[in-house]
Amino acid sequence: MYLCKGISARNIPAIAKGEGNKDSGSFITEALFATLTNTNFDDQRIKELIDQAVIIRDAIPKSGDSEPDACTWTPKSDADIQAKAKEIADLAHVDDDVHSLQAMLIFGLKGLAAYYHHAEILGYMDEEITNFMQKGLDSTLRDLPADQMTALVLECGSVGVKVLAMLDTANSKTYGNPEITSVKTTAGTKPGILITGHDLRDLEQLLEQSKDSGVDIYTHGEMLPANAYPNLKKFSHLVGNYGSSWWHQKEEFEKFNGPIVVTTNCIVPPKDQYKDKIYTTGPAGYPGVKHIAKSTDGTKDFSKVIEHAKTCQPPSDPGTNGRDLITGCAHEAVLALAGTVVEAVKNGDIKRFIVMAGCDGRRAERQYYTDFALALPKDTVILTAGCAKFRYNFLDLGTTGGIPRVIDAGQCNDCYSLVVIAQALAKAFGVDINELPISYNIAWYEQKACLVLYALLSLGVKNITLGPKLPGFVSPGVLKVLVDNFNIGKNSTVEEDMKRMVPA
Ligand code: FS2
Repeated sequence: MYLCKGISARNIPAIAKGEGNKDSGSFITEALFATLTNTNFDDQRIKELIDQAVIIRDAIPKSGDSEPDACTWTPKSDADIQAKAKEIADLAHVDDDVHSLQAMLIFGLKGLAAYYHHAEILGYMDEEITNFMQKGLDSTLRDLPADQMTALVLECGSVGVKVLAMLDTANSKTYGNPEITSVKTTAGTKPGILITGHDLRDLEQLLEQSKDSGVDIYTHGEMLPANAYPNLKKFSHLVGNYGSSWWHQKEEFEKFNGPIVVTTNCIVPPKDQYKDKIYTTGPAGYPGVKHIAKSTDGTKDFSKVIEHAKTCQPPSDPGTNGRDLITGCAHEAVLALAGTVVEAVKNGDIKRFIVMAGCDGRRAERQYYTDFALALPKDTVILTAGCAKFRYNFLDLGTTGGIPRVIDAGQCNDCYSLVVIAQALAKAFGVDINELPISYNIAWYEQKACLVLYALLSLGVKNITLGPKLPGFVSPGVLKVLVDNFNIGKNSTVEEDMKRMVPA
C-alpha cells in the first residue's frame, strides 16, 4: 500500500506532463486487490509485488526535491518491510477525523481496485478511474484537511458507481445478460471441481478446458450467480452450486472431495485434510497452496486441476435437502418484469423492498440477518447481492404478486443492478429515490462493501442501516457527519429495526 502511494505521488505530476506510466493503474489495482480482506495470505507473493512496485516507481521521473518518503523508501530486507509497516501503523490514529477519513478512503480504493480488476480482465478499462485511484492514494500522504478528505471519499463513491457500471457492462457484454435461473445444490455422481471467488473469466476457461473430461464443475459462494449467464450456463457440465458462503469452507471443501479453485477473496486458511486440493489463482494466495498463474497471452492452464479431479471421489451430499437456489435477477431480467413489479406495488402485493446486500461473516451476531428475513411481512421483497444472501436464500420465503421474495442480483460485484432497479422504480413512480418504499439493511465485512456504501451515498441515498457493527475506522466526528448528512445508523434488534424499516 505504501509503495502504491509512492508510485501515485510520482505518477500524478508525471501524467500531467505527459510522462506518466500508463501501466501503473493496472499494477496498483492488482496490488490493492491482493491486500483485500481474505485474499492473499502468501508473504512471498506480497514481496514480489513489493519488488515490482519499487521498479515501477523508480522508473517514473521524480516529482521534485521534496518527495514524500513513500517515493524514495526502498526495502533491503524483510526486517525493513516489517519495521516500515510498524512505523506506518503507529502513525494511524483513527480517533482523529483526518486519519479516519484517510482510512475510509483507502478502504474504498481497495474496493474500487477489486471491481476495476474484474472489468479489466474482460478488456474494459478507464484511465479516469485509475487516475482517481492514484489521486486518492497520494492524498493519504499529505494530511489534507477534513473537508477535502470528505470530498475525496464522496468522489470515491461516484467513481465507484462508474466502475460498477463498467463491470456490469463487461460481464453482460462478455457472458450475456443474466437470466433468472434455478440452480441445483445437490451432489452429482461424477468427480467434480469446485470454483469459488468472483472471477468469471477463470470459470469460463475452466469450463472450456474441462468440457470433454467427464468432470463436473460446481460453483461455491460468490460464484453462484455465474450459473445465470447464458455464455456460462450453456456448458452442460456446469451442474450447480455446492455449499454456501465463504466461511463454511472448512466443512464444505472437505466434503466436496475434489479439487477447489479459489479465484479471489474470500479464502479461509485451509485444513490439512484438503490443503493439497486447493489451487489459488489471480489475486488469491495462501502459503504452501498451488497457484495457477496467467501465461503471457493472458490465458490460464487448468489441466492439472482437471487431471487431479479425475483421481477424486464425487462430492458427498452437501446436506441442502435438494433445495434449488434462484439467482440471475440482475437489472435486465428484473426490468423485463417491470410491469408485474409496478402492478404488485400498486395493488399492495409488494408494500416494501428491503435491500439486504453485502457480505456474510462467521460471527453469531449475523444470525440477525436470517431472523430479520424470516420476520419480514409477506408483502415485502428482499433485493440482494453479495454473499450476505446465504443467510436467507435457503429459506422458503415464497413469492408475492408473482415476484420471488428474494431477488438475487448476483455477486457483490453486481450491486450496480440494485441501483438500476431502484432508479427504474423511482422513474416508474415519478418520485425521488429516497421516496421509494425501499429500506436498506446492509451487512458489511470487507472493502468492496465500503465502496458500495460510498457509491450509494454519492447517489444521495439516505437512511441506510449498516451492520452487524460499524467500521472501526469511523471516528466519532466522521460518524456525526454521516448521521447528519445521510442518517446512517447501525442495526439494532430485529424488532426495533423492523419498526423503523418496515413501518406498519
Ligand atoms: Fe463475500 Fe468475501 Fe464478495 Fe466479500 S466472499 S465477504 O470478500 O467479496 O462478498
